[in-house]
Amino acid sequence: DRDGPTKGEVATKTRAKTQRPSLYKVLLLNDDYTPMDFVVLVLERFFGKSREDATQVMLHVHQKGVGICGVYTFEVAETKVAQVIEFARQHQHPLQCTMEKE
Ligand code: TYC
Repeated sequence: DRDGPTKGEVATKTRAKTQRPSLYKVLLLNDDYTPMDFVVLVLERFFGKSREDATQVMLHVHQKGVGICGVYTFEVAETKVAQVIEFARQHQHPLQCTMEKE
């Protein structure tokens, strides 16, 4: 509470609302060329997933065209997208990754 009662005032309570940051989904996009094993490795390495979870997400993306790797604040999401794209580029795979406000 910031505001205490002063002379001649009635007590008013003001409470600063805690500001929560916007969250962003990091999305992986399917393509015809990136090996399945490479996508699983990306999900393990950059998104902290177990082999089992990574395989599930990879298969979802393979079948549906797009899938969620994780949900993060803006700067973390931006960094993950850049890391995935750079890692794929280094290995000459066309894997694409993007982000979207939740
Ligand atoms: N479709 C790819 C294949 O058949 C596998 C793949 C899955 C690629 C997910 C990208 O985000 C992706 N080798």
